[in-house]
Amino acid sequence: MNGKKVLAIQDISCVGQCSITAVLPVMSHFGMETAILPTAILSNHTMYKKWSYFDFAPEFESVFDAWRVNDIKFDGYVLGYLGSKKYMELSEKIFKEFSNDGAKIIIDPVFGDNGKLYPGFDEKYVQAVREFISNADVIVPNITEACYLADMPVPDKCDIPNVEKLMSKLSALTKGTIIITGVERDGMIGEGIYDGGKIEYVFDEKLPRFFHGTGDIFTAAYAAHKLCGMSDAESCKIAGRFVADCIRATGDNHPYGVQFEDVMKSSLR
Ligand code: PXL
Repeated sequence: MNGKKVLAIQDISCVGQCSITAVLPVMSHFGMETAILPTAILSNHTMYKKWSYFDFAPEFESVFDAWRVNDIKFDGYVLGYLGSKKYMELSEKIFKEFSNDGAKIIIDPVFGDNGKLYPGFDEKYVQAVREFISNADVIVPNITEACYLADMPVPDKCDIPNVEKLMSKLSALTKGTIIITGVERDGMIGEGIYDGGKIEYVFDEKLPRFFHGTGDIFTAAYAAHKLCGMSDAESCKIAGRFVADCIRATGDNHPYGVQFEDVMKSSLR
């Protein structure tokens, strides 16, 4: 064990492999002790026709009281779907009070994909995220999220000059590393990594299928490796390959998320 404890702050979507129900098993699989703080509990993710929603924020102060008494501290954070500005403010409180020295904050600013915002999100939310990512050591937006944050139209095809324009605009919002996912080049897909002016790309085979939750799985796998000291490029390479394996393992009758369990299950059966 690497001895590091990471806190995932995201929703619990009871059904649909995304946010905590994906991040927790994937980070555990890659050897990271993972604590969770659910922001809200939904019946299922919001790509289904209907969902229920239970806000867990009113319980947060009691959670903090217990963590204070028990002297609980974290070495890193992985944030994804938050859904309202109040969870950003509560997360900032957590970063200040419950961090071990050098704790790293990884923020996946989940609010849209394929050129559109997810249901319930608007420009006011995007503006709150623009301010919130100033806390981050790493941000992991997809192209749609990067464009909204940078206040640029989402292009049909995001070529490399556009990706680098996005990096430059986002670097005014955060001093953290910027990892833009879903970058395409020569029929491959991967990530553009901007770190203090240095730019790198990591590409892998593009599979012709789309699933919700793959961004959450990518960020979890990336974070588990990055927080153990691997480089951004190595961590992205492993995470990208893991997501591709999960997509390959997913049946055509399973449209709401990838079957990552098939990739992680033990061969000792
Ligand atoms: O995978 C991102 C995600 C997380 N949580 C909820 C979602 C989504 C994407 O739609 O609806 C509730």
